[in-house]
Amino acid sequence: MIRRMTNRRVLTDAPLLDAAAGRTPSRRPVWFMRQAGRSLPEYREIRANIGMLESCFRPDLLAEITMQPVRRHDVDAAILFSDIVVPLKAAGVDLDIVPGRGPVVAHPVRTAADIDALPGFDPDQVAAVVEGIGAILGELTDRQALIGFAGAPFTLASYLIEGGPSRNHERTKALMHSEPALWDRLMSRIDPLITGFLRAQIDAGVDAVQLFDSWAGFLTERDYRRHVLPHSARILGAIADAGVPRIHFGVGTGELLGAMAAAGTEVVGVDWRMPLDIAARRISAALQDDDPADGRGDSARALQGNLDPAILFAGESAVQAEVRRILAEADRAIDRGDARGHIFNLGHGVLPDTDADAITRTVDFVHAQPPAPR
Ligand code: 1CP
Repeated sequence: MIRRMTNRRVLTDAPLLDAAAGRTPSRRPVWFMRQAGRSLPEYREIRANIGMLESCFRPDLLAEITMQPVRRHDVDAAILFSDIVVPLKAAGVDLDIVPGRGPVVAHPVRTAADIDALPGFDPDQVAAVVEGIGAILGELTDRQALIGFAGAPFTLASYLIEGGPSRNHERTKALMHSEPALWDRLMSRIDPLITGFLRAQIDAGVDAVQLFDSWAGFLTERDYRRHVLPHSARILGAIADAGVPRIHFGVGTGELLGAMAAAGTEVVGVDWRMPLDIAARRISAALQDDDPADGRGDSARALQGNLDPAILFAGESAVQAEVRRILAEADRAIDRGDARGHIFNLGHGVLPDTDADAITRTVDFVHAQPPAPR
């Protein structure tokens, strides 16, 4: 067995890790996707004169921005301040993150020659991220987990093929359907970049990882299973031996939750459109269909989610009513044996104009509720 150098902390009382593993946490873990970012005045200040991507390669800055929401909101996890396009940029793909728009790729990838010209991954290219992770780990308490992440191959492929954010992902789907062999070749070229980036973060000591397949919800389940799942499964399988919980998340993925769980994950992220008890039922049913020998307990996964980010604009009593509903749905799923635990989160990222105090109050309210039963 190859033993890797690891800086991972041994955390025996971190609520997020307990919930992910099906143990009873000391309190209901909560963190928010995009918790670092424009909702925080301290983030706007630090980013005033520095580009998004530049800040992702400055260890001091990425560590400071990662810690800002942890200090302010007392969330149970930090998520590395980075972006899904960072490994592409690090490897030498000509791209930028354009304010108000998102990642823009200078030369979209559409032909066999474009695909073959994509660079490989060398861990030295993300040395700054590794250094930043070391600084973050030095600041977190042993109850706070650090989540590393990467974009999943479908979502990354969409940015590469479309050349930027896309409303319909039409060129991506066109390649998938008209030239499936070329599609597989592209996915296989992206795979080492994603796996390498995740491995670098894991070796640097992150406590959990999230694979963001943000745009997978644009696919039918059939296309997802045929053209995407094998590639995401290969990536998740490649890090299975690391022993860190794997979280798999996408938006609008109600129809894909079973398939996304089957890709190999301890925690399934659910967007706000589907109640968590229904999501859990779909996940456990799909996993049993895939592997009927599975006992019921083995087909349950932990859930993450799923407050609609827009509700944070609706005032405290509306937020509390929705939080209560979501906790009750999660607890029902756990009671029924369809889920193993619950990590509270939004159903997608914090919207930029969200009032930071509304986030803090929501975290406090979740923490004041009992942790999920077992
Ligand atoms: O200047 C800025 O502040 C730009 C806004 C911004 C930020 C704060 C971008 C551009 N990326 C980020 C950081 C980021 N990106 C994080 C930070 C950690 C945290 O959550 O606090 C994470 C996890 C991401 C991951 C990411 N980037 C995803 C997956 C998550 C999701 O939101 O679905 C995606 C799809 C991206 C692409 C991206 N980067 C930035 C934007 C505006 C976008 C989306 C563009 C689009 O709609 O296609």
